[in-house]
Amino acid sequence: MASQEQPNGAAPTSETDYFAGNPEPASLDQTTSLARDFINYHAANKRRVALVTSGGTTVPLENQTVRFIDNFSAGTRGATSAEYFLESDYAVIFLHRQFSLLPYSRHYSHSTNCFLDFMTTSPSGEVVVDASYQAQMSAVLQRYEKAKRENALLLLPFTTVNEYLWDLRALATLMRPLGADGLFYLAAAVSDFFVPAQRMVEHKIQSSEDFTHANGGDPGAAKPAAQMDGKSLVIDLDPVPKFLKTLVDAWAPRSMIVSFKLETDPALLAEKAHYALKKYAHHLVIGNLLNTRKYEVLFVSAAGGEKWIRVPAGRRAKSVTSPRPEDQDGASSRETPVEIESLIVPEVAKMHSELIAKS
Ligand code: PAZ
Repeated sequence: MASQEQPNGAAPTSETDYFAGNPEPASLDQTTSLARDFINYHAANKRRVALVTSGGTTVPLENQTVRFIDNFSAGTRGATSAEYFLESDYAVIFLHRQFSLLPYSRHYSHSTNCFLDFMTTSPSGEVVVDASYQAQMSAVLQRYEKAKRENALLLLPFTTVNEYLWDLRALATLMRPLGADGLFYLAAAVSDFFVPAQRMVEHKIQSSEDFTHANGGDPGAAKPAAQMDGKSLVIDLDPVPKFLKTLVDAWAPRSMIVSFKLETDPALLAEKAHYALKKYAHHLVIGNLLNTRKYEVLFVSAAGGEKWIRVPAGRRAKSVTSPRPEDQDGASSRETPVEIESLIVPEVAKMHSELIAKS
């Protein structure tokens, strides 16, 4: 790979150099072992497996991390999509940012109600679900129990961008024997920049000029990526190598790969989605805008060109919990909100079926 100087004097990290220079996370063995059992189990039953990534990655500024940079994502897209993949009979590996939204429990967390508000005390003193939530909770519970009974959902957490990249590589390698039955649905918001291990300071960066010598250490060491310059904190990040290219070409060449593209400028969305599709040559880019992502997305694929998917006006969810039509007790289906993932996932599954048929 051609080398290009960075402002910090370091050459950009190639995909292979990345793993040589940045240590594997302590959790990787456990992640690998859980995923291997899960994939083998579903491969034996010829069930399709979707790897759904969800939530934002962090970029720690210190080894003993007090401060970090974060990427925006509550995990709604990933957690909601995972439920619809399970309903479409996929087994789902849910690689998610720790403490972000999870399939099923998402209906009761991060909402305006505390989970205790869904409960009440019965006349006999037992804690029970409030009558007004019984129907909805029972529907969610049944789907959750089915996923557990079928061993169809594996939850794997990450926090940092480094953990995410190591996990993604390991999972893609394990999924390779699934061939076309494997699906990558990359909804996580992954940092484009990071602090390489050799430029990360050990201790908390001191803001007081009287203590900035604290992380000084070895004068021959690489220039720290984050350090005080007078009263300012100066942060100088390296680009994260473009792992989507490696995923498509080497780690998962036969699987279907769907990436997401988040933008804030409507004028750029379609162009950036086409650019990504051309650059990485995978199957589908789903473009979305920060402010409208809950009710419209743009599909860009080689097979289907450009296609908007929209929740009709009047059916847009107002709250994060966005109860689904079948969970509403006696509510008119004309007014019940539609989750856009209920439109996205069947389209993706259909494209996946076409790909499997072709392969
Ligand atoms: O998790 P969420 O529902 O709050 O947000 C989802 C999203 C916007 C992060 C996702 O749809 C997405 O676009 N992910 C890729 C982000 C990127 O361009 O890296």
